[in-house]
Amino acid sequence: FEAIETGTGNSQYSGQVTLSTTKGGSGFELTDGDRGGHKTYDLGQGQTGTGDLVTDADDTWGDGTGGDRQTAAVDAHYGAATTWDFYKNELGRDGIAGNGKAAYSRVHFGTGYVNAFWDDSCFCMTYGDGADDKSALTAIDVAGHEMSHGLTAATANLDYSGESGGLNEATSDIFGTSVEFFADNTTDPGDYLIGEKIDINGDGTPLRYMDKPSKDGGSADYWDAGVGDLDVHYSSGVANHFFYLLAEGSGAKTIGGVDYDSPTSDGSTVTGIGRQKAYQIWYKALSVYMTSSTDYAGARDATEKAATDLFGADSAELAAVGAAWNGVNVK
Ligand code: ASN
Ligand code: ZN
Ligand code: CA
Repeated sequence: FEAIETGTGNSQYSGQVTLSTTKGGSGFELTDGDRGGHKTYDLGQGQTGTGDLVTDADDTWGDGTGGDRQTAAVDAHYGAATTWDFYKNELGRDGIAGNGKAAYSRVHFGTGYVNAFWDDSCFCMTYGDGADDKSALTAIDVAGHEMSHGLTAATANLDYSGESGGLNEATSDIFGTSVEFFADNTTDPGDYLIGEKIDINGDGTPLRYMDKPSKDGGSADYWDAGVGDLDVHYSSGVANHFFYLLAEGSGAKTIGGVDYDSPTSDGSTVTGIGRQKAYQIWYKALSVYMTSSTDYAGARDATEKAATDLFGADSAELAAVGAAWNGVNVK
């Protein structure tokens, strides 16, 4: 006998959260029966296989600290569930591959491992514990980012190099951020910063900034002919900046207590259309019009087609897409 249960998780980055769990013969396990049966495993610092399915006697999980083994699993399980719900409710998509199939998550990968990654061959998500083994890479924007590499693989399948690689990375930042806003969590409210919770730089600064990507010291704010030569985590800046401009507009703005100031390449003013329309345009472009070799010019074309489909050829939304690409020098 197995039943879907509602557990309580004390996460490291998102406060107390509700978890969908399963009751088996001898207790509870992190199997999400509401979302295809997504399971969360503890690799026990190993790097292969699945390790052990995370289980608990009383369905209350973690203590909210990085020193506790269950806590990373709480954040991972919550991140997977929230990403699933974002895809379903906001994109009309049934799971990462669109077919209802669950992925699975693995936490406690290796020792001092400062990364997280999606692997399409296992259709699974993996998280390291961070430099001190206490700052797991399990914050919700990171979880949404990594799982969205699976979404990209199942749709446009953008090549992970050159300009298409930047678009691949940006797609993960766009949806990772969108998942964070969708979660509407008071402990980790939505923002246009990537990785602000995991202290990956050791000084409290985020990994990336969408309003002005060059604030990270390496990302491109605007397209130029050399942008495809950058690492994909830097060439992504152009599309992250496009998305910010499309959603929020240019100039200075405070959102959820965070100050942003987004410039355009030519001093033009962009008026935002809101996040929801922006990610719906990006998703339609990704899933219908982009291909593995789409470059920045092709992304402009794909998003303009998507905006035309969704909002019409005379729409303010289509005009805003053009204005936002102009603002990042994709003309
Ligand atoms: N966290 C990295 C990323 O999503 C992992 C990698 O380099 N593939 O891009
Ligand atoms: Zn990535
Ligand atoms: Ca964030």
